[in-house]
Amino acid sequence: MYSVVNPATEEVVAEVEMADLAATDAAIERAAAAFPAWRDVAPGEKARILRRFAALVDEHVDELAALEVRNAGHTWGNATWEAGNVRDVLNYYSAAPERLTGHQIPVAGGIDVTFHEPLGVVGIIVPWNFPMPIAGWGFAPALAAGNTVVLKPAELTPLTAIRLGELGREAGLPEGVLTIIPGRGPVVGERFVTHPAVRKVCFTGSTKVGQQIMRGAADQVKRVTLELGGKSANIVFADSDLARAAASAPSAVFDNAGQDCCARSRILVERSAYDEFVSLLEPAVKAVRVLDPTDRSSEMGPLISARQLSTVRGYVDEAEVAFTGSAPDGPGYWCPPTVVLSDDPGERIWREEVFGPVVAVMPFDDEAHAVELANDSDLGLSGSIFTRDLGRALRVSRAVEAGALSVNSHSSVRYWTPFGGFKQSGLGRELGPDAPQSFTDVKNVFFSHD
Ligand code: TXE
Repeated sequence: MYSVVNPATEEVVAEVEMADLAATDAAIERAAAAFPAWRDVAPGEKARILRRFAALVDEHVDELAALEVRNAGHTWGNATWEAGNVRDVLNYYSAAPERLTGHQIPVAGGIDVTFHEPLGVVGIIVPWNFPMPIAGWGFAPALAAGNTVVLKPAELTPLTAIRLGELGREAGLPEGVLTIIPGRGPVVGERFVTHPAVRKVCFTGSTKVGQQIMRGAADQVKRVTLELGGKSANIVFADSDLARAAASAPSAVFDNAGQDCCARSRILVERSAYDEFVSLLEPAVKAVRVLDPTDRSSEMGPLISARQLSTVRGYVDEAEVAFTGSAPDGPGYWCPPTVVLSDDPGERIWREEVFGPVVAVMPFDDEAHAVELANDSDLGLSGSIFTRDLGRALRVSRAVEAGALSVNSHSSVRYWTPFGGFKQSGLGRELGPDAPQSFTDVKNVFFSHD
């Protein structure tokens, strides 16, 4: 049994059984047995089931959000958006079964046709920072493409995934088509990698475990999608609307207490605007309402665990903090929004993903310098560019090595656009129109007419 804790109060909210190897194998084998029948369900019927699933999630948005507020310390606004995102992703991919079309390619002596064949069992390993959306981004397109799914939520945050699995069954997904298996990473997660019936592993989490999974998958040439960390840059040019850039910078990094792979945790500001930007940033940071998220006015909740709090404190203790916002004293794993002014790109706080409400601000001299600093990282997930100069916006957005950029905005994720990282931030893309294809192999068949 695993005690699931509310990170805002440190109270145990549920006890959840962790699957052992035998239970994991049994679930994978049930998913493998369910695959041929699910693959062969008519496209229109698959679509109807996925739409019913979306409708049931919609009916339960408040219940799912309430679970996430208590289990993950998410604010009401975020948790409600997250449940709604699962509904929207299911609706979006419910159209996919009828649209998984191949090509008919001109050849001599017959016809040539391509098919998108589902892979079989897909294993999805979900982290604790966005338990609902990341689950949905995996299972919705995988199921739409005709695969069956085994999904392991993070040990810390299994409650919403378990509920989503129940809603899927209620919607009419046959037994074994979507199985939620709470369990430990090195037990259940690793078994997804080594079990030959699992044909693809989708992993979101730390770079270290992502690397292990990629190595392990090599033995069976197993397909992998990896969505790993980020150290994203928010580049603010002097010609931008500085007030707007400064007002939006806190939420771009402190949302979800900074436990967001897209957090803009490095702010780069053109030197001539640096002092003004910092003076605008300070009141904006101090205004962030850090409260127990059961209070609906809370804008930032706690960190997920005592371990995460101690990791974040380790970074803060070795940096020179310029100013912070506020945070409750405890109980709970609280850390105030924290700003570090830095001029050393070698500092750990500038280079490593902190995954907490900590941001480093650094000046740059010109466009080339901004791009050089932004790209001086092994990671490349997200980022923002603030400027009023269209040419510069185009040049810099093409030059920054990251998978999900936004100009004069901090948005990273829209479910109908592709999402994923450059460099060590990941491999493959989630979401967008092509996600169902990433859960298939292309088969080419030549039919001779002789
Ligand atoms: O991640 P883990 P942790 C980053 C972030 C954070 C750090 C550590 O910087 O501070 O990672 O977090 C499962 N085989 N991100 O330790 O361990 C685990 O059970 C298979 C960024 O919590 O990578 C959980 O379900 N699976 C990130 C999931 O992997 C294994 C989100 C993530 O846990 C496993 C989370 C194994 N050997 C953390 N070991 C993002 N990209 O948003 C663990 N797991």
